[in-house]
Amino acid sequence: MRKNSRIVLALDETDEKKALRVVDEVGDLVDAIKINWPLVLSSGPEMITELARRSPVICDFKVADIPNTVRLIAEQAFRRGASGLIVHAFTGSDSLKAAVQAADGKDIFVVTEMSHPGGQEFTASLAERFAAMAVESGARGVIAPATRPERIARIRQAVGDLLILSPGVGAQGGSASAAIANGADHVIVGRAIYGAEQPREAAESIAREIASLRGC
Ligand code: NUP
Repeated sequence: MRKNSRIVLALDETDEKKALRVVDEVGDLVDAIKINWPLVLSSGPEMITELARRSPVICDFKVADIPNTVRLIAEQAFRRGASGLIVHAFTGSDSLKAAVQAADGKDIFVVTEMSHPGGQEFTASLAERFAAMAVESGARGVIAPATRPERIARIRQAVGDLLILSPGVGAQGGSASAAIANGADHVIVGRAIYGAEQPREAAESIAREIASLRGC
């Protein structure tokens, strides 16, 4: 996955034409595109392959199942062209290891603490354990909340040099520069880009905000 603008576009636009228009507008400004169930269910899994022609694609399927089913889902996502897959850790280390094995060198990202308010009810108290499980299983990185940048800093301590991708910028109230300054490698941004009147301007503005931090 590239590391230029440090933005991952969360493409949750369910109108396929609009989604592809957004990709045309901002594709060169983002390091990867994250696809989640809304667009897969509206456009079909072929969309993973379509997007993969233009950018690295991360499937945000938050897989949470027994090892065999995790393996089957991961194999299908990667067969369609994904270069990364997001999974949950609460299912246990055997399920996590099954994901890493099925990825066969591609990227598994493990959810730690979720970015929405409800993320504090259960995931927050286990986030460091989930982060340690990500390291032990051989995952490529973790997901940590831009809405609570101080938690990114804590999770950074637990994961060493694994990648940290942080959702929650913009629509959920988090700031891109605070997330990066606290240790995120990339921010995940959805509505603040694809829902903007001018998606390219919105992406450029976030990229500038992040670039202004560099060298600090
Ligand atoms: O903790 C998480 N929070 C979160 O928002 C883990 C995620 N994977 N996401 C996803 O990031 C969420 O499902 C959505 O696809 C994206 C954030 O979108 P937005 O709030 O920027 O529109």
